[in-house]
Amino acid sequence: MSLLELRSKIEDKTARIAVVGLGYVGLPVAALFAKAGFDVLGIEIRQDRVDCINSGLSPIEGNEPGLSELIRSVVSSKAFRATPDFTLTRDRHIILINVETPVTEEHMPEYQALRSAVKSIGENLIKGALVIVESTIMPGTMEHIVLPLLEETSGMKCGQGFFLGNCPERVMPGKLIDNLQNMSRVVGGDSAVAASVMKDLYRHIVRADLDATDWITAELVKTVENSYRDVQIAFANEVAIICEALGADVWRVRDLVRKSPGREMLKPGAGVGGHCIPKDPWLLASSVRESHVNIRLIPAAREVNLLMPAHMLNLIRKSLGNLNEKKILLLGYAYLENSDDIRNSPAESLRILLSKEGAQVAIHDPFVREFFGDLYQMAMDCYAVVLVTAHTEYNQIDFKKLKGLLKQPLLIDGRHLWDSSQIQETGLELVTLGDASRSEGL
Ligand code: SAJ
Repeated sequence: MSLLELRSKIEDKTARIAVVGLGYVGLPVAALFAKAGFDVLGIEIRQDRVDCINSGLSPIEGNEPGLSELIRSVVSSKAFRATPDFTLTRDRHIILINVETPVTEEHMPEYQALRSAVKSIGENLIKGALVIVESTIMPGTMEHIVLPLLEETSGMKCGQGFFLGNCPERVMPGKLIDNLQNMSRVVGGDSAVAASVMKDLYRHIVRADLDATDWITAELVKTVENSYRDVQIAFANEVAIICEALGADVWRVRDLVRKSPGREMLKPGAGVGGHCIPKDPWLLASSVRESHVNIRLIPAAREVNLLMPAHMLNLIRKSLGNLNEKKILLLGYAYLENSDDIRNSPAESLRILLSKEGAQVAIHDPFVREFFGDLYQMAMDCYAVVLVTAHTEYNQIDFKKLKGLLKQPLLIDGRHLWDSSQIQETGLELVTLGDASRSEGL
């Protein structure tokens, strides 16, 4: 089948689609293409997830508006089903790859899942099929890893026997369906025609811009946009540390800096968690490791952000001295406010550091089941309450009541959530990351 024949199958929705990897990206993508009228087969190695999906339920944790209803409807209409059996992809015209692409301790990409998926796809690939990698990958992966492996296992040549593209996802936990439909996407094809056919495909689920380009540009856009954010956050964190050393308030400095055009300074904080930002800079950095290009800023920004939980420990130690046997309450375990996503949680890093100092650590989080509980009970006999994640609920704390429960009236604010004037009235001592000023809002 030629690309033009594939284009017409996309147009009349007779193209049969497979989505490999039904995680927080693959599952909504599969469901949206099924809702758009395509026959979609989900390939998932975890049988428990397959069974959950085929019963019309979503295995994705957390609040994902619209996802559960969407899965129920496309499964009941038989437009979408899941299976662990790769041989069932032998009648698929389009195959999307959404498997995990973590990095190792040495900050190199760990491609076991990607290689296994590409190999299984190659072994069952039909002539004229279009394979699209949606996972975030190190720039150069399409050319040097995916292409040769797919040609070897399929016995066909790219651009003749099959077509190959890269279309990175841009989704945030908690807004999966909305992001997939309303955020622009970069569409990298093995040829301009392939990129154009990919645009025709994604037009069925994406309302925003679809920007056609080549593989390396698509790989770079995704890793660069997240590295950009990591560097921006690291800059804010480093300015916070400077302000503390100079007795200034970084939040006042930031407000005034942002008045200068084009200075959208981000927020300092207790750490940088999540699935994307801590990982993607390493995927970008590792892309030039072999070419002896000496990059310094992107790894340095990662180091700055990784050290923020240790900086929080210093703030606690500065106020309490020896932490041995002292009970400390951490507020917020999720990596992001009003989310239950705990991946790369800064609070976990801080918990480990506090435990090494002999402190007894209690954790409260209204979104993470393991840390549900009565905040005031948890605060009993604590020497400090440390805000790590700015859940909105922490703005409703009864500070007078809290003060009466603490062994030491100390609050450490790692996200500039709390209003110092409101706190001071209660007689509690408030230490805010980045604010060492004593001037009352001059
Ligand atoms: N953080 C700061 N200071 C900031 C912003 C974030 O310390 O000014 C911390 C957060 O507390 C969190 C971590 O960084 O621990 C990541 O926060 P995030 O707002 O970047 O949220 P993510 O991880 O969900 O990032 C996603 C990314 N989206 C995709 O990968 C598709 C990122 O590209 C987006 O820029 C980001 O959402 C967004 O804009 O919200």
